[in-house]
Amino acid sequence: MLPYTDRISYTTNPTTQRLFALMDEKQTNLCVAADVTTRAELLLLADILGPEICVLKTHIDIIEDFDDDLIIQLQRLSEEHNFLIFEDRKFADIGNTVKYQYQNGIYHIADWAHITNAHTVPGPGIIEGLKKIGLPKGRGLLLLAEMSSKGTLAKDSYTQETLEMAKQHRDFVIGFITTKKLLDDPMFINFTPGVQLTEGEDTLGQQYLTPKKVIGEYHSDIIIVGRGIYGSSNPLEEAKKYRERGWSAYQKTIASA
Ligand code: 5BU
Repeated sequence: MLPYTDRISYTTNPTTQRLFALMDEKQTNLCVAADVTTRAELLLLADILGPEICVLKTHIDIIEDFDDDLIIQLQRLSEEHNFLIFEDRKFADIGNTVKYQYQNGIYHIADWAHITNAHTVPGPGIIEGLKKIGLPKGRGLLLLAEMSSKGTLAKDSYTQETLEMAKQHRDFVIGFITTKKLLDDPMFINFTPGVQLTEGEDTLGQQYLTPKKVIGEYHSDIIIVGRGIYGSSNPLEEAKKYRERGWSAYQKTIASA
């Protein structure tokens, strides 16, 4: 496994380049899933946790009091604390429709989300549609190669075909949602959700692995943590723990490579 900064030269995508650089600079491979439902809570988390994270992951459509100013404030915090914004939109329609979903509607996701993601169930047309909008803006797309939930159908040949689709769009597909590194190609970034400090499950099929396992054994790059952080009584203290565990697992892996 190469250090994050050494991987910059393998890609032409400006979002990947910025992400690898800021991860090494800030010494963090932590992405927080800020699954809160008001703008005040989201902005508070982004401000408090901003210095600890490389990426803030949003579900913008769960915000009850969304307005355009929320995006302006999020962008300001992203600049101030140097993190990227990942809207976990999980697009899943034909290319022509996802173009509108990405660019239009209330949220105008392509205007502010450095990263978004897509299912590959429709076939490669979904990547082509999103790319028409996102590539000129320097955005990056993650494909869902696997999911963290129990019984997921994203496995076996579905996962393999997803990797093949990514290879056909190296300018815009920047990596995967996956539990582990699947491709030995340093340009792709692997993001892993379903992370807590102890292994286990929630009551709705979410399955958790530890930062040590995800980074140290499965060689993923970024841990995505939601309730483990925002659900605790002291999110900042908890974020520091995840950051430390994720980063030390990365450092050990680099040292032994
Ligand atoms: P949690 O609270 O750490 O379980 O939240 C996990 C987040 O990651 C949540 O926002 C999910 O929507 C997201 N997620 C996931 O859990 N599993 C997946 O396979 C994908 C996204 Br894709």
